[in-house]
Amino acid sequence: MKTLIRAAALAACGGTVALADTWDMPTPYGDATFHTQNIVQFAQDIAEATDGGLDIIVHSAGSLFPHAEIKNTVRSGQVPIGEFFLSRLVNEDAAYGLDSQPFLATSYDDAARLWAAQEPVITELLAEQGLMPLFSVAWPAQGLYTNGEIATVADLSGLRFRAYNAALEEFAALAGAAPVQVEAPDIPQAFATGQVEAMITSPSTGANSTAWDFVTHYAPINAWVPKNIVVVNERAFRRLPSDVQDAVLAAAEAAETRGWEMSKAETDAQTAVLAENGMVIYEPSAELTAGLQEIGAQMLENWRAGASEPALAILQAYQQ
Ligand code: PCA
Repeated sequence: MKTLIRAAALAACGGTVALADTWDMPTPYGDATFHTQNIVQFAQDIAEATDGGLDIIVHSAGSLFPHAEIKNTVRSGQVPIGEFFLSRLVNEDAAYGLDSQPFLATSYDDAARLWAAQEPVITELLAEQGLMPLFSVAWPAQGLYTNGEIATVADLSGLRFRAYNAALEEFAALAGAAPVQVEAPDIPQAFATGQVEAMITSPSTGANSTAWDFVTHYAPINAWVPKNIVVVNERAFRRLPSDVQDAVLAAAEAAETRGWEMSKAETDAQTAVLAENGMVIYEPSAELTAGLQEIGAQMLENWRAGASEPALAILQAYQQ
C-alpha cells in the first residue's frame, strides 16, 4: 500500500517511474539480534536510495521459511534474497565451514582475514547455484554457557548440548557431550523443557535468549567467530533497473562495514548484560582451554580429510 502511494506520488510529480518491486526476505534470527537490525537498516537504506523503487520486507526468526530451507528458497527463486549461517553449507563444500573450526580464527582481525580468503571461493561456489553474496557479518566470538563452572573438558561429559551446525555437533560429541540441534529462537524453550542444558554461542545470542533464566555460568572461551551471509538470487538481481542494482550493492557494502562494527560493540555490551542479570563470568582455566584446543586440532584434521582443493587453498592462504 505504502509503495503504491509512493509510486503514485512520484508519477504525479511527472517523473518516469519504474514499477516498484517488493522483495520478501527470510532471515533466521529474532528482531533483537543485531544481524536482523543491520538487515532492517540495509532494507531501509535501499528504500530511501531508490525512492521506494525496491521495498525489502524482512521476515525474521525463521517466520517465512525455516533456517535450513532459506538458501534453497533463494536458489529456486521462491524468494529473491535471504540470510543464513554460512557454515551450514559445509556439507556442500568444506570451504563454507572454516569459520566454525574451533580456535582457527578467534579474533575479529583473524575473522576478517579468513573472510577475505574465503570470499572469492565462496562467491564462485554460490554462482554455480545462481546465487550472489551481498554481505557477510561475523558474530561475536563463541563462549560456553553451563550450570556451574567447567574446569576441564571432562566436566562436559554427558551434558545435553545445544548445537546449531555440524561443526558444533562434532565439537560437542568429541567433548563427550550429547549434541541436540536447536535453532536460536527456540533456545529458551529447549532449556525450559530440559532438551538441552549447555550451549556454545555468542554473548549476543546468550543475552537475546535470556540465558540467565536457565544457566548460571559463562566462559568467554572465544573459540570461533562464525558468520552470517546475505545472498541474492542472481536472476532476480539482474531484473532490477541498473540504478536499483547499484543501490543494493552500495547498501550491502555499508551493511557489511556497519555489521562488523555492531558485532564488535556487542561483545562487551552483551557480556555485561549477562553479568547484570546475575551470571558468573569466568575465564577458562588453562586446562580447559588446552582440552578444547585439542578437540579443535582433531576437527581441523577431519576437515582437511574432506576438503576440496579450493577449500584447502583458503586454509593455506589464511595460515600464511
Ligand atoms: N548465534 C547463533 C549463531 C552463532 C551465534 O552467536 C546461534 O546461536 O544460533
